Amino acid sequence: MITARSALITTLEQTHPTLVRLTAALNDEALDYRQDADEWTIREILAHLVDDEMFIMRTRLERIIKEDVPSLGSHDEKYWYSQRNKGRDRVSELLHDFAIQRAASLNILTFLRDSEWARKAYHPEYDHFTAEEWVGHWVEHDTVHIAQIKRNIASWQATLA
Ligand code: NI
Repeated sequence: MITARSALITTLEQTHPTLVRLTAALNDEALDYRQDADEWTIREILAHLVDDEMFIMRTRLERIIKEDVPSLGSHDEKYWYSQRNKGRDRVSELLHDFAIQRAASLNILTFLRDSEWARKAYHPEYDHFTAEEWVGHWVEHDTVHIAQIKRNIASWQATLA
């Protein structure tokens, strides 16, 4: 496996431990703190990461690997969020679920062959892209949401000062 690909996988491996570390000292008030009306709370971000891993990130990867240039559909993230099952929203459950889902994704990623990394898909918003580009997007998505959690924590802490 070339270095860039292993670096992508390594980054995806680090997300769960990072989420555990960032949320370890947070109480429910911090987890449900909302900076602005249109911003997500940390609990909502964790739930979004679980949902995305199950229904978007890995699902699309699986289609890219097994179908010939699949045409991937758009999804309305906010609508999905409003419809989701909130029955497993304790932070321990969200982190546990994320760990399982991410492990399943990594399991697939670690045995992809070169020809599979180069497979393509089509999406109306992104046009054509390869499995490798999709994993790049996946890493970027993790990075964006980890930064968002850090901003939430800083903002929450500022309210206590
Ligand atoms: Ni997102």
